Amino acid sequence: MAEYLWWKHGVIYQIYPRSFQDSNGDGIGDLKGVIDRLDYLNDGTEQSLGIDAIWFSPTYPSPMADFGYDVSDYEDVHSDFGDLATMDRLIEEAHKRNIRVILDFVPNHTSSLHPWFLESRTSRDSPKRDWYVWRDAKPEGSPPNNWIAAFGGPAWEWDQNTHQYYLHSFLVEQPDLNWRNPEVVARMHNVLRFWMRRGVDGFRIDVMDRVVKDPELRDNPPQTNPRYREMAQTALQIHQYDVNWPDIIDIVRGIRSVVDEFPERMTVGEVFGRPKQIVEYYGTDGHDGLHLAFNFPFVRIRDKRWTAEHVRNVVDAFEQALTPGAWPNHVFGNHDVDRLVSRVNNDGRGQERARLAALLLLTVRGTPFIYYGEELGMENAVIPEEKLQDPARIFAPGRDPERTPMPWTRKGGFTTGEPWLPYGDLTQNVADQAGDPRSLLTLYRRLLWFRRASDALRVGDYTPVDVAADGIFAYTRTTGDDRLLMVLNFTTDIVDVVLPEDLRVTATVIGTHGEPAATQKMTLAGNEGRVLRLA
Ligand code: TEU
Ligand code: CA
Repeated sequence: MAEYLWWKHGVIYQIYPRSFQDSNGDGIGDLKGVIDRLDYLNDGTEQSLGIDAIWFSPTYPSPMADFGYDVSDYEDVHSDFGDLATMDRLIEEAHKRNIRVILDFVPNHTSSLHPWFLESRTSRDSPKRDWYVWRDAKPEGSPPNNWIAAFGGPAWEWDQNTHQYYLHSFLVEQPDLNWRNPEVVARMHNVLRFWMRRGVDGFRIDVMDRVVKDPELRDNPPQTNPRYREMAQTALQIHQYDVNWPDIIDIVRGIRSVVDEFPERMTVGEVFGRPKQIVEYYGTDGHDGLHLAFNFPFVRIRDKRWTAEHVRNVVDAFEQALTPGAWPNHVFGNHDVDRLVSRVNNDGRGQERARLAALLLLTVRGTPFIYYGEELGMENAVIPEEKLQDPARIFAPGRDPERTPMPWTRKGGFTTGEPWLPYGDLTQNVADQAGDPRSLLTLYRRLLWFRRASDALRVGDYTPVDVAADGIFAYTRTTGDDRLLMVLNFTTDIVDVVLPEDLRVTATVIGTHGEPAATQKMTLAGNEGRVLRLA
């Protein structure tokens, strides 16, 4: 086996801690609950899912204005989730199972109730004043510039007490930290060290692409492209001065050097932009920047773009943009976007497409990310208006539909109490799927365990293959004698594929629709994908 590096060759599973498993009946998922479910994720046998690492959305003390993305203490655990001792135990129990632990690091903003901000807002002379971004009003009293917050409204909030505005790229309750102040940098670096000393293996970095902005705070130009007119308010301007500002890379380098003080730790950053912009965050050949920067096009993919051509373009564009030492990654869902099945379901065949997506995600080159429940084909839940809780309602109905409790059984099994959000469809549950050889969960397990043992899939080269059939995406993954071919039909039609002579298939390894004998000419059903062995 080629040398194994967990964050490159393993599979990362995202847990939204409120929704995975409740252990005390209060209806909110917690760390003890996760510990009880670790064997589901990986018990060392093919009965379990077989993931290699968990990324937890924030577990820190927080007023929960943005469900944990408003942190009031970076070095503790929210009482809803447990305490530091439970976190230590979770890390230990995960490590026993060879599961790495990735925490969510939220550097762009704190909670407005964080002691640093409470101090900062006491007076203009506060020693912590410059830890946040405070500015005078314009002469006529309006905010310092035209920036708008990601969740709507101006990005500036007036402080009655000290007569200045503070910057908040998200909610009013999420004031932006000032990473141009070296004290902030040093303090936040120590947060990383705090967790790495406790055994944490890596960090998903929230809003990496906004951590510093234009020092002159210039107005963003208006968005004139009509394509964006219907979108959320934040799309009404081009984020020229507040997103992907060039000297963010210096902040990234600083974070990398801290993470490199500890062996085998990693970072994955949340960044939005074109592949060329994303790849900047990897630093020079992936050595002094982020280990991974999210390759996001698939989290936005919807029916219209569910084509072999678009999917291949996404994979190839990222591959081509990457510098030699930088490593790709793929992700179909997270806590901010509609569930995959619900995005590609206009003809009711979203569940079939989820099978094809699983095959793609786990065979294409790069680190796969799985959002909890994706392995079950979880769909967006329909939540009654009065039960909606996400503050980001400018994206109606907000992000609750993709954050509902993990369906463990037909009755739920997430809590003995009232779940904080209602369950979605309980027919797609772990207990039933675990025993069903044709379930999506079974397909995920098979692909994951096959991947684990396959050098071709973990480290092999990726080469797209042109086949003379419309709607087919085909590619090889090869290293030495370990040679695989993937053939995926993105249409709902039956498609005949004749493989090129130089690609001799010897066996069907795993298929979304079963494993028929391998032949040079094959007939794929709609939404069918196969992993084939090559001579
Ligand atoms: O999201 C950042 C981000 O860009 C969001 O505005 C995203 O576009 C939005 O959720 C709509 O899909 C991160 C976190 O992932 C998100 O959960 C937080 O609310 C946000 O940062 C603020 O911390
Ligand atoms: Ca609980």
